[in-house]
Amino acid sequence: MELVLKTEAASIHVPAERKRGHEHEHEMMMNSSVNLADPMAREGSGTSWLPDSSPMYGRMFMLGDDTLMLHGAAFPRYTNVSTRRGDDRIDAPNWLMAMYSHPLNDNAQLGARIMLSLDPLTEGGRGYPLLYQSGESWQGEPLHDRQHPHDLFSELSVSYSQKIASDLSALLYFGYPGEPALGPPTFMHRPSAMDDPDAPLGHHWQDSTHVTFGVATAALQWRTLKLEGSIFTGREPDENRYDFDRPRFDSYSGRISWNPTPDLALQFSHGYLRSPEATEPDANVHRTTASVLYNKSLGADANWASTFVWGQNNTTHEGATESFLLESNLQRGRDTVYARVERVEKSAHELVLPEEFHDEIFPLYSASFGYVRDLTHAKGIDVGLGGQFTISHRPSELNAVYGNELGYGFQIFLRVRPSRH
Ligand SMILES: [Cu+2]
Repeated sequence: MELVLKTEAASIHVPAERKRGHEHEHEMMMNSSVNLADPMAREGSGTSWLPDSSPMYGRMFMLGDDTLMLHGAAFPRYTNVSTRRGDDRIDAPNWLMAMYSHPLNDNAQLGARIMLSLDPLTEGGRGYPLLYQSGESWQGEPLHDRQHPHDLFSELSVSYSQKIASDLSALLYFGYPGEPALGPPTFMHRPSAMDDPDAPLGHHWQDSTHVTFGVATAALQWRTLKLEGSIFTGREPDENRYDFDRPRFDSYSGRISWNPTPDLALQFSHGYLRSPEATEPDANVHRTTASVLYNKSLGADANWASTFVWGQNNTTHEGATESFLLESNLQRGRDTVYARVERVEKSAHELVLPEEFHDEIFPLYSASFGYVRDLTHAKGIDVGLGGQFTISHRPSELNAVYGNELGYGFQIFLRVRPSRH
């Protein structure tokens, strides 16, 4: 308690009406590691924003005036995906993140983040089976129907934030690797997606730039409105998941974020990605995304989080393809139910189809439903036992490649993460 009080004394002032009525008053004083003007709960991946009312699953440590927050999740599981292009396996997608902040004075702060993933070990180079998933490569071939592993070093970043006036602040962020100001908070950091072990099928239309080897972002923020610009490396991570790829700073993006109420986080962003795919170096992408994150606290140990994302890729040779995602997560005590529904347009090239499919674009649908029951809950680590069922739909033309079997997937998993702070 002493440590908490000490932080309160050193921290920025919080308007009295914002403090009132909160059970955990000290939480309101804790600020984001990327911008000292933001509450910690707003901190998403990279410099993105979650709703201010979002639950925080993590362990916090106070070291003098410094704050260290640890987040993460692991999903040891059995997963099974249907069709000729499906597979089954035992694996464990996982990530771990440390966020550190050090106040320089009342108006300036340094932040640092490390995000690690042991995916290269648990998922192998080809990643895990996920019907109609695409993006990145393995052994020089583009991946299809697999989710690529994340890099061991998924983020190493530093940031500097400064309060300029009472409602105005600015920040600089540098990551190697890091996340540019493009897209919504990445799926694993969204409360609406935190119990779902799978990546969205629209990952490479929406939030896949979260692991980018070389990012510099500048942001200016007025009240709950933020304007950001990034220059970064367009090329996606290479298939060596343990190394540091060459920084290029050949791509750029801009994003406007707005949290109009404590329960809402909106963003609109556009980026130009130069040569993202090593297997198709002459193709560039213009990516546009918009998202709405809605979070509603339903009491001390209950929460409802939802996200809508639209993402468009406009790719050289291919033109524009669209992706839509809607996901929702309802937690009450030890029980969580969640769902994710997607529609994504993918080209024959993206799905690695044979020549005869030419440049066709295929609309793909997927709906996942899951339930998690916490075996341990609110005691430091939440270990939940979960099950998920996915049903998906493809145009019948694709049966030539996938066979006639219905597209579905199921998995049984443990979800291991720190308890709610
Ligand atoms: Cu990713």
